[in-house]
Amino acid sequence: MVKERLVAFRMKTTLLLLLVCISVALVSCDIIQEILIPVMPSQQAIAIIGSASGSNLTGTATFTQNGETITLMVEIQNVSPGLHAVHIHEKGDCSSPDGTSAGGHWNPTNVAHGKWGVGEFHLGDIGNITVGEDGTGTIELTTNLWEMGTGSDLDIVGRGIIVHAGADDFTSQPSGAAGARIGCGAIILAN
Ligand SMILES: [Cu+2]
Ligand SMILES: [Zn+2]
Repeated sequence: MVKERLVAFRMKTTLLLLLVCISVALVSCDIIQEILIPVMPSQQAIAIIGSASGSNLTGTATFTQNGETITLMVEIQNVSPGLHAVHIHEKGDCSSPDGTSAGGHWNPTNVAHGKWGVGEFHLGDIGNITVGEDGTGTIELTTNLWEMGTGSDLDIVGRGIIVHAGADDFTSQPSGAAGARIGCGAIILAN
């Protein structure tokens, strides 16, 4: 009797150890994979935002890729206090004084204009920058919906950043009734 119980106990212990070993192996496998998978080289794209429609606006947009995600940071200066819409437009062409050469909102998924992250929205619908009394404002956005330097429809390189005189109401079609284009910059790869 005692021997049988001992054998049963040994079997249970062995089984338990085996399970622990398998778990450890699986976890280590994950860790090893994370280490071995080559880290995507960190890429950057930038846009120098110049004035349009007779404004004094200056600014920069910086896109930084980190693995699957891209973080955008937009900084603008010399703008009237309040809300100013900022979008990615189709073309990195700021040749016309009113910025219309940049085309309409960048919309590769062919959906309605809207608010970022809520229902339907263009991939260029970044949102509104809040500009303070000092005439400066920033907005940041991190997403895995964009690509950088891939040449695909989702590539932000070659598009244009447009800053508007007014706020985006997130509902008016096709572009949020944000008013004149007071800033324009072409998005190019930084390196
Ligand atoms: Cu716009
Ligand atoms: Zn839009």
